[in-house]
Amino acid sequence: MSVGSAKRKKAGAVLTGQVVAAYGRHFEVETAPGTIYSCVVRGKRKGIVCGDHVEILSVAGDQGIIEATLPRSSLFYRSEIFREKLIAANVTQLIFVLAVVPTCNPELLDRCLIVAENQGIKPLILLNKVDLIDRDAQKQTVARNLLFYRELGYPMLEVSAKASVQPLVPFLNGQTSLLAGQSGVGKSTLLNALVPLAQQATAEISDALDGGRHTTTHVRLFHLDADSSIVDSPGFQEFGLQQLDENALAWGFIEFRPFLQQCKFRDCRHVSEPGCRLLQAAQEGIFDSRRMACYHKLVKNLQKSSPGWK
Ligand SMILES: Nc1nc2c(ncn2[C@@H]2O[C@H](COP(=O)(O)OP(=O)(O)OP(=O)(O)O)[C@@H](O)[C@H]2O)c(=O)[nH]1
Ligand SMILES: [Mg+2]
Ligand SMILES: [Zn+2]
Repeated sequence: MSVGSAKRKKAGAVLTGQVVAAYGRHFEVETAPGTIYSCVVRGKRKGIVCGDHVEILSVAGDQGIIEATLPRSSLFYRSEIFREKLIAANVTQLIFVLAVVPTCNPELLDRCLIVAENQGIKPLILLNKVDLIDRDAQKQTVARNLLFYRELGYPMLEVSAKASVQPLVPFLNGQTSLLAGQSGVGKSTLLNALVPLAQQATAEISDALDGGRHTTTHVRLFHLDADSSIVDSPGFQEFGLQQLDENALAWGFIEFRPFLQQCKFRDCRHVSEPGCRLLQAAQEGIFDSRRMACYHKLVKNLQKSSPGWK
């Protein structure tokens, strides 16, 4: 998206708009369809992210200063022990993209689902590059891995961004969708197919990862129509959840929810407490053992990062 040349207010005007691209401390803010202001932030304010609704002060031409951030309906972000990485605000749908190549790390999917569940963001799991599934055995393996999530109730879709993205289109209506997932799964290829003018860079996986870099380096929002937008984001190989406590982590596993209020102790962490209904259900084989192990690993990680941990 280039900086638009549509009608601008004179310098000194206060305008509201949406951040459509975030580059560190520089932002593109859209104040009306096609009118983009190139903005910096007043003072040391931190934490402005693509998708945020903001108030800006126009200074000259297409330049502006972000003065305030308006309340958000959601925030999708990850955080490692020493680093918080905000990804996008006000998204209503997470499209977790995975592919046959590179192979999916299901724990990354679990982690993204936990954040989405805690932020009221609707998840959609999208298997891309189905044109590469040529052998029956391979297809069965991929299908088996994903069937589990379908049975949990998550909507799921298979596409080939190179052939057609039509199956995805009805899911985008009225939503602000975030494309997220590992590097090289085809997020920008999907975006380019949906928004041909976007021309987001894409690259062979080996090219992108050999240099240790992702092809997409910044988060950017594109409009599909007046009510629907889609956000492209850089791929990730890890996804920290240090922002969440035990309750939020457990809430993020939707299959745990019917059991969460039934433990003996109200502050049960579902790790080794007596009378834990979740552990009992796990022993009865009600939960997938990999997901339960994932929850325990995440709780343990929290303990490691908290100051009192020894
Ligand atoms: N065969 C096949 N290749 C695809 C498909 N979609 C994307 N690719 C290829 O996969 C590679 C990676 O695609 P990108 O769109 O750059 O991946 P990305 O998820 O945006 O990667 P990052 O920006 O690094 O996060 C490119 O070589 C694409 O041409 C598909 O449906 N089928
Ligand atoms: Mg990309
Ligand atoms: Zn419990």
